[in-house]
Amino acid sequence: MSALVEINFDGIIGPSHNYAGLSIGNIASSTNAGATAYPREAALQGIAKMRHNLALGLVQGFFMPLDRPNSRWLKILGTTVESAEPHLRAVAFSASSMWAANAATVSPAPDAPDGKCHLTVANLQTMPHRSHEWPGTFSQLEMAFSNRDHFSVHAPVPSPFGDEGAANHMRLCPGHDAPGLEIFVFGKSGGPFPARQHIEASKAVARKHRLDPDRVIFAQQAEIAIAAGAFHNDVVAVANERVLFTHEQAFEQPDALYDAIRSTLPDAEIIIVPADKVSLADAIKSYLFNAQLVSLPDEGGMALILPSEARENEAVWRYLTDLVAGNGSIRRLCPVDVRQSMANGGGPACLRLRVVADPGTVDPRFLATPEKLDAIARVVGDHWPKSIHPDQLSDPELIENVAMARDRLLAACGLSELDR
Ligand code: SUG
Repeated sequence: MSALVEINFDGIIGPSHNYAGLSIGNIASSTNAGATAYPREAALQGIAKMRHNLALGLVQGFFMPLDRPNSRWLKILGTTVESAEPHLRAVAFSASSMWAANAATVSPAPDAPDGKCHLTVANLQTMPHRSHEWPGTFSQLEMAFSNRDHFSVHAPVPSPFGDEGAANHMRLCPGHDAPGLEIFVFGKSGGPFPARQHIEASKAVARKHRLDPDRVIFAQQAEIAIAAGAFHNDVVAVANERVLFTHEQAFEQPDALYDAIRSTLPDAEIIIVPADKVSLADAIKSYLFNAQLVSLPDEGGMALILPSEARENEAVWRYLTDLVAGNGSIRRLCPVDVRQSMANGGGPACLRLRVVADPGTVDPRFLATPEKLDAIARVVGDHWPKSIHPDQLSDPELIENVAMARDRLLAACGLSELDR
């Protein structure tokens, strides 16, 4: 008998973390363009979040940062890190694989007819700095989930269909180990901003995972939500087990979505946050929906692992404290400090990929223990750059240090065989 549980795999924040303003439509990324970033502090914040979640009794995994700057990709473009134009160098330097929610879309084994957990690597083709992540991510997922009796890792959906992975996918189910209802959220337009998840990509993923069409919903993201800065649906909605926690303006046709959910899962708990209590602007600034909504193994009920920014917004915090005082499933609020990632538009939920699996079937090198996190934190403390300003990206010493720092981490985790 296998014990299927939710495992959160966090992207370890890489040594090249910087603010180059590469993501149009992501307000934090644009606002902080040109600021000094603190990669060491950023990675330690991410590690502290993993420690926090382990202490709650949750199963925690991690992924290595990708090799940056990506000189192989620059080579395909006929250039090198040294001679690339500054904008292209910044694109090659991005540490964006930290946002593991965009690594892949995951359909757990109970949803698939072959009884395997299916993962499709996201092509992330809309943003140039993210479009070259997938080969590194693919190799890593193939290694972590190499047990072919339990996992099937699929190559990305081809261009031109944009796929941003689990950030636009939600699963509702009576329990993680029971068949679920998978909701694929796509965008059509977003005012001045691109819709990054295309319906053709979502449909292709559902087909490749061989999901039961009666247990799949395709829902359109509200145009106003994308235009307000919700470049991924997980900025305005999050689901866990029977609970959907969503902003009232997240979806283009919310009532049709809620009805479709209730007809498959009559006891779904749909918590709709009204715009007159929390505006879209406040939701996007505070990232309250980019929380990890988790079931607490020890005490029962659910908790929201929120960015500390949510506590600082009066309207948001008032709403949340009222919510947990009620009779619903969400009983606990746990703010965590991931400010360095937040300044590039990535909250607690962006930093993790959820995989429902028996931990015994996952390559143990990717699973966290407090001791392993201590060892990772030591490598980060010793080798991650303290700060990076975008003007420094051409500095040969920085380029070398970033590569060396990652090599040290791979070695510490027994993962040096991961490709460069
Ligand atoms: O793709 N930021 C990421 C943030 C991803 C958040 N993920 C989820 N919502 N799941 C993005 O926009 C900023 C990079 C820069 O500007 O340097 C960036 O890529």
